[in-house]
Amino acid sequence: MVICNTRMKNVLIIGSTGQIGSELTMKLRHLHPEGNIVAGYIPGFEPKGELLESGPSAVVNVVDAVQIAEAVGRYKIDTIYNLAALLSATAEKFPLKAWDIQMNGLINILEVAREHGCAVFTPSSIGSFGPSTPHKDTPQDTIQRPTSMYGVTKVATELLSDYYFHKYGVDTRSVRFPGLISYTTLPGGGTTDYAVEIYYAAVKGEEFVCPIAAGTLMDMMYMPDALKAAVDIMEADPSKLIHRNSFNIASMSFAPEDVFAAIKKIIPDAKMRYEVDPVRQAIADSWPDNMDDSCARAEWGWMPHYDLDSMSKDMIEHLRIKLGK
Ligand code: AKB
Repeated sequence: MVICNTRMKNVLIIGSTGQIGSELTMKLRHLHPEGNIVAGYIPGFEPKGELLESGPSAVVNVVDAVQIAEAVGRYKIDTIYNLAALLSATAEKFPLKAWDIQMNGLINILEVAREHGCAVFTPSSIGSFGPSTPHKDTPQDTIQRPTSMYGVTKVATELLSDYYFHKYGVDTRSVRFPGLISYTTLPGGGTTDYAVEIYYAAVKGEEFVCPIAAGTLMDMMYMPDALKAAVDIMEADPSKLIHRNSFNIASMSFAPEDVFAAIKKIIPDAKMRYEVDPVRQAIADSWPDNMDDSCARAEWGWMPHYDLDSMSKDMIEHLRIKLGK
């Protein structure tokens, strides 16, 4: 079995203009100025500004295996970040499309990776857990019986990625992302999106209408920590990895009233009311309150930097600049 070199140099980011991709592409370009860090996108979601100008880009639709293979061959890609996905709430509206992107897309990537010797990162999520999972300190290895289409595809992603590692030696690795909070690119169609939108509303001076009920705990993470995880897992010493697909990673767990209270420390007249969305609430109720990430800490040194207060301070500072407030 050949395990390819995990030192990244030439990287293809599929979904480079999305919430994670737009920042991860720039981070990798700063870390590897000598390499080809290729921003893969689909028509309608073209890279713009610095993302377009700072490196190569290519049309790569995850459901088109030929496009993936062409970009991998042309840029001598050694690592693929597969960030194309429909998030949880959107996947409930379009389950077949979610299956197509998440599963047919993944197998296209894994086949190209097998032929070209690439390492592959495909994120999993807190969405890979379900109602029968222990919700407190959710262990690394536990029951995964999700009830959303998003969750079904995330569990299948973990299994298929491990299968390609064990059967073909494809160097697949991944983390289970919590809800991600960032000020650069908005998420879309996720259950945890409220935790980004609440900051935008507070900085704009608007009342926030929260779609998630008070008391609903979910794991969340600030984007700089998430990007660090995505890079560090791919650069980790493979001999230390007992797990691969996929590692629990955690930094903070909060309910809507907790993030609102953290924002109010900085913007005292911030306003919020609840108008619960039953689809998002059912998904949120099925997810962990908080994950145990001790395996990630032990196997590759995972260590988050931000907590709720330090994230809130940084988010609000950056959003004030971005929104001119
Ligand atoms: C979602 O809410 O769907 C995502 C996730 C937690 O995977 N942000």
